[in-house]
Amino acid sequence: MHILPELSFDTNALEPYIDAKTMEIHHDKHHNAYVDNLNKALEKYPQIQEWSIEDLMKKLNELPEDIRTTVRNNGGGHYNHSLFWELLSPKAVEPSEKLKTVIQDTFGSWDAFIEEFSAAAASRFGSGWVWLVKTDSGLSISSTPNQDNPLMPITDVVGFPLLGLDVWEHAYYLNYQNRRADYVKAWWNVVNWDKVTERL
Ligand code: MN3
Repeated sequence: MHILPELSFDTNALEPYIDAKTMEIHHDKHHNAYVDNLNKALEKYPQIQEWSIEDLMKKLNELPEDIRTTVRNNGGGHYNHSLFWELLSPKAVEPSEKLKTVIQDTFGSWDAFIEEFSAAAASRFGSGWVWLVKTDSGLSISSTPNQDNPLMPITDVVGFPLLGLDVWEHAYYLNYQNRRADYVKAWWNVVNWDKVTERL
């Protein structure tokens, strides 16, 4: 049985960057629905109920065909949002020297990384996510449609997500309406870089 994780901070803790109402609906309604739908899909497969959410993602192609799409969408939604909450911090967190060095080595500079990631967020058509992914060949920025993520073998850039940004309209529409770029710009203020370093 998969369980909706609690937020480690109050829903209004990220204001003014992300508003309380958005956090409340995003976590209590959207994320909760992914968890419910995932558990429902796994009802008739008791042995698969034991799998961790990470295993469900990595072994998507091994799942029974009748639940594969539901697990892709709702298991993906559960994994992605659980990670997303962890990567948010109400208090400003400075990136570690270790992280800065890896980012600079990969993207040329910290600013170039921010720019490239933000551009990927702006150009993701419709709903999806933007990722900083650790792959066998180093770090890479990628984006996925819907609730896909880098753990899934079906994605373009397969690896371990260090950082993920939700660019579904439900993540920002109440406060930012169509201004996704403003939401992305604000989100940089609440990234928990300690968590990113830890995942590295
Ligand atoms: Mn979302």
